[in-house]
Amino acid sequence: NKSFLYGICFASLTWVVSLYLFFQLTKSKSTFTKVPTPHSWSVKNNIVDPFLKYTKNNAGPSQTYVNSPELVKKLQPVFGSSKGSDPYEEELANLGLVRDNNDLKIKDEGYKMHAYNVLISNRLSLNRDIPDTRNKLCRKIKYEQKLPNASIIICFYNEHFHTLLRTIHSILNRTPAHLLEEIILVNDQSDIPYLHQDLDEYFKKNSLTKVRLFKPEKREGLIRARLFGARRAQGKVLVFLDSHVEVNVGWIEPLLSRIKEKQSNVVMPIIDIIKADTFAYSSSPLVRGGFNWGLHFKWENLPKGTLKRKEDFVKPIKSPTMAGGLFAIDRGYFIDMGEYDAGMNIWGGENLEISFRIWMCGGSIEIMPCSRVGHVFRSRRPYNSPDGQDTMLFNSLRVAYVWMDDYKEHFLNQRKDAKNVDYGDISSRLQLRKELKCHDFDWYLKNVYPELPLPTDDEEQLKKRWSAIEQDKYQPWHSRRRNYVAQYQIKLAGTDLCIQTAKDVRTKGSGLVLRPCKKSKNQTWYETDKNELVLAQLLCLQAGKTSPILYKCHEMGGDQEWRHKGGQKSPIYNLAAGTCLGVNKKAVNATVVMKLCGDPEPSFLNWDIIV
Ligand code: LR7
Ligand code: MN
Repeated sequence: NKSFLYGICFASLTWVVSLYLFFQLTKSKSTFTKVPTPHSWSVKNNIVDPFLKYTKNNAGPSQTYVNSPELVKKLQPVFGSSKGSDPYEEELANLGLVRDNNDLKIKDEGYKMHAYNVLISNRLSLNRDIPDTRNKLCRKIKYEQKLPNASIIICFYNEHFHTLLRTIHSILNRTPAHLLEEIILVNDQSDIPYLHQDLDEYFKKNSLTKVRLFKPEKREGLIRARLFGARRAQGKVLVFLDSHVEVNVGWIEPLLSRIKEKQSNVVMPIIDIIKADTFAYSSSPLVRGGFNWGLHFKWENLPKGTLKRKEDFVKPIKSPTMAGGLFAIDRGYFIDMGEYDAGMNIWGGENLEISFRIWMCGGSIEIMPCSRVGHVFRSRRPYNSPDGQDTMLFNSLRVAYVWMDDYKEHFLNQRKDAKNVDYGDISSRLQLRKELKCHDFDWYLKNVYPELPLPTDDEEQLKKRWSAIEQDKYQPWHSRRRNYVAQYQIKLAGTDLCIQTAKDVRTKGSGLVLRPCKKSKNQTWYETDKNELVLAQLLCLQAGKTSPILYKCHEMGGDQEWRHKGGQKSPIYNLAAGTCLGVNKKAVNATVVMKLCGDPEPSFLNWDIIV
């Protein structure tokens, strides 16, 4: 009987399918298991963060160490919530601020190698939650189910293991599987021992089959490393990311659907901020990319009238340039447009090159406000080019000579040192420009970036250009107006000695000492809403390795971000340094230094805040 046979076949097929599904499911469950840990940690009761209470002895991870709900709330963005499946997460979050000398060593070495706080990164879940920074309207937008799929390309040179893994996990967690063709990782000849093997092992052990790890034969620099990755990609769309990012919920749909609408749309997420010192994730305002005549990329406010109605906050925003690291482009379009300039070395300039090229040759660059990706912004680049070349200058010269026509003179006038610098062979790029029948640079300036001030502008013209850009409403983070929330003197508990600058209130870099308290400018601290301590509203208190100094406020928190309890006998703790303000003796002219917070006498660590 035929139908009986079919019946049996069907039944066994169902079995096979469900068995297969069961396997897949259990497999995906074990995807995020144990995280290899590069160092061991322990709770040391004698050295603790002054704002956390620890139970006696080594308590297990189930116990609560943090005693103030307010503090828990404050630290949430730093340490993430306790959700997620990293088995170490809770333990790590609870241990969050414990510091001992070994930790400090890890941190210091991490700063040297990576220019961010690896101690904190190590302790954060690879699957941590980050705040959904999108505008509310974004949640209502429905994207088509059928979107082009993406190959994500991440190049890295000496990236920190956990931070790179967090980049990958965030992508796997927040990208619908059917939209993710693959993650192509290009190890640009990192020289950290075992990094490559460790990664390879991790992906194999956890069956992260979508991750493909490559290593070119020599150090290529990020531009050629991206080309290397792009040429191995199979997805319809290429998405380039830096190796220290975390993608946010719903990040990829806005990008893919905009490219689906039109192949020549090159799109970027809003780049949220992951602080280098604390890994706190915070939202970025809506700004766009510009540049100056030194050919440095810069963020700027949106042209007036861009954000008029509610809906404008979720619509694509045109941007004259891109920052470079985070964008999506149709793969075919990328190839047709001449990929990247393979003659560029290591780092810098390629972002302006691709920006000019896209706009001048018929495409467009847009920011999709509903797509958000956090990036670790650091204050210095922790590596050089192997031969010491100033690659930013070299690459910028190539940009200028290929794309900027007579306007390159403005750049050359600014960079007098560039006059006789070699910039290699650009003939193939000039040829490309011809073949693509691109507009000239004058067209770009007039049509895409009319707000850019020219060195030849008179005052009238300058005013006009500046006023075309929204000034006060949506301030970028780097031009914030400082907001003072308190004013006080800082007195060493049990003495009449206050913290005062060792030099003049205006002298950058000067240290701090104890002097008899008196109501004077050089002892008056202004606390900002970002927990900076600004002396006489001029310079910020900044933690150093051994002692604090006064320095220009950089608005980035970290070593200029302080915590104290107010009132009497409070430690003053620095978030980035992980250490506290202290002195070695109760005496006039004693130098204020950075100390482990729990240090026993003869360290003096308690301060009265006198308002
Ligand atoms: O030799 C190298 N090989 C690499 O693979 C040097 C670097 N890299 C990798 C590196 O590991 C990282 O993933 O390239 C990426 C970018 O280097 P970063 O993170 O050290 O520099 P950055 O964040 O300052 O880089 C910005 O400018 C670069 C100019 O060439 C690139 O365009 C980066 O992609 C870009 N990053 C961003 O746009 C993220 C937002 C930052 C801003 C503004
Ligand atoms: Mn980066």
